[in-house]
Amino acid sequence: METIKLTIDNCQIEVEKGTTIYKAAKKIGIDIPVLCYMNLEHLNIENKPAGCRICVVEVEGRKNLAPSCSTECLNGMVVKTNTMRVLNARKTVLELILSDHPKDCLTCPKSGRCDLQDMAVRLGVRQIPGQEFAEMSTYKVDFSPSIIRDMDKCIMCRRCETMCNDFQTVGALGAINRGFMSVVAPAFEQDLQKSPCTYCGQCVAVCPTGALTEVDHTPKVVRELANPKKTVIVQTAPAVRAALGEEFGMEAGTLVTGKLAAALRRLGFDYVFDTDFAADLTIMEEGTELLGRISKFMEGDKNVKLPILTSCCPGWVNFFETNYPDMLNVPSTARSPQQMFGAIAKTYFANKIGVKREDLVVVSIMPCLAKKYECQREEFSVNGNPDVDYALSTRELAHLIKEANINFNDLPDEDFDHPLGESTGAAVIFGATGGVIEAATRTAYEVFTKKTLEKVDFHQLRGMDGIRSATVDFNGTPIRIGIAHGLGNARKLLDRIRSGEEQYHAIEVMACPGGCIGGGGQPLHHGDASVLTARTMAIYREDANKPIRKSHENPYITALYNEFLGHPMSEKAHHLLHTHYFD
Ligand code: HC0
Ligand code: SF4
Repeated sequence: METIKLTIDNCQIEVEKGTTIYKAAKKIGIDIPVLCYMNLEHLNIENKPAGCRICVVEVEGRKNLAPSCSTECLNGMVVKTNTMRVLNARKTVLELILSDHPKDCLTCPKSGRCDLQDMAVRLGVRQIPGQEFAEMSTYKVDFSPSIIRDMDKCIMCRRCETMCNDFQTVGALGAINRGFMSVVAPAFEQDLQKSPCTYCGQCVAVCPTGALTEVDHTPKVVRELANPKKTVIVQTAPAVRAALGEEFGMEAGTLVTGKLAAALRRLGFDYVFDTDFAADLTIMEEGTELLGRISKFMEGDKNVKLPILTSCCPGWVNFFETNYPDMLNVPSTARSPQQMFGAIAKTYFANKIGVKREDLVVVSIMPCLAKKYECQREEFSVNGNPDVDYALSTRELAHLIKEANINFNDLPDEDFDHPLGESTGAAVIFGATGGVIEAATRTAYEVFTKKTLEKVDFHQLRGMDGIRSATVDFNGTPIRIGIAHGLGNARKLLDRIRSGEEQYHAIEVMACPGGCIGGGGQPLHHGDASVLTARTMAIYREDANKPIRKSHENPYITALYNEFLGHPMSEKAHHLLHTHYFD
């Protein structure tokens, strides 16, 4: 390894050749401010357009200041990161950025969590000269079902573009126009809804300002809760319990399942349920579909579509509908747990409590922004009444709890209500990459082999590698399983299958890094991979502590089939719990 010796702020340091000044400084504890720069090491993603110039430093012997994020260290270099010239340059750059930025900080949805605001505080900006010369952009706000684009607030950091193009390979966003009017937008300045956007929300998760934010459904939910004519029920996704605590100052990986149920009850929901119940139901349907396809395949049926692809992640569903229209009959037809929950709530449960469909409101708490879009898909409604009325993100729920003066940290642990709140350990692991297929394996193994699975932990299916493969022995029959998280990884895996290079029986895909625990609606983690790991471990902890860990052993699921659905893949189950895809 070739190394370089240099001096930064009078400290001598030796680094590997190719290291940037920014990274070298970080090694010795010098935190040079950055705005457009973003390094997501765990995803192998680095955004360094060197566009904002906030990270400039002085290099002895050079006339111009150098952007530290993209300037490589050289032997003998002498770098100063905090001279008067550097401090003034940073401040001037920030003042210029602010000169054509809207001044509605108080009401901006990103207020309090905005990197631009934080930088103004850090650099001590107290006035914004040059506003009279700056041309304010006048882009209309673009509302999609999940994401709002307010391009007047775009500072051209290009982080969203990097996530969408390099990591997700969706390519919905690119830089357009010049000067004051330059922003990142879909091709031809189309609305997001007309672009190939999947609503995965990864662009929102990295946007440093209020340019990209989620559609806020909290006011609508508050109105429903205040309406005495409505019965309002709530379901909460597996990944929410492993991250919500972060919004209340708790360490990453703190499980808040009990406090979450208590908070939802105090917010006024009439029944507090769990999406995990529907995740168990998904396993019954998807697992049966998988085994059906495998049996036909083994009988020599050439028309059977394998591998089966999981279909519970709406960002992924949007992605394959747009990018793989020739493979629309390959994914499982099972609806996502969010949608299965809604369909069961507005039929089986509504009947049980004697409430009309129109008077029952189903709210879901999701780590995901694509879930907002999913619940608005036309096929998931009956005569215009959606199965799930509103999907709030984990961040929106945190706001709602704070707004309602609920002291979350001091809440007691409470249980979910019955019957749609009871779930198994298999359901909660849906929240982490590999979890859906592990849950399906636990059930499919027992049904296929007619043997009891003694060890339910399939460690070979876990981990953080973007693409993983494993073969699980179904009592002599090898079942090959593939897993991808992140749509770029899904594309690689799917292309291998399409070309015949790889063969699998089943594939799980989740659009977000780490699965739902890294969803676009989760508390912002600023690319800290240890946060994702801690959330994942929390999910597996909850699974390990559950008395029942296989979906088919959930007694409330058995009751649902006995009382209402008949059996998995029955006509009624097909009607309520399955779907079809559109190109
Ligand atoms: Fe997920 Fe789900 S696991 S997509 O990541 O399958 O959002 O947490 O709720 O629906 O259960 C998200 C998380 C869910 C669904 C479940 C699935
Ligand atoms: Fe791209 Fe996902 Fe953002 Fe859509 S939501 S623009 S797919 S990163």
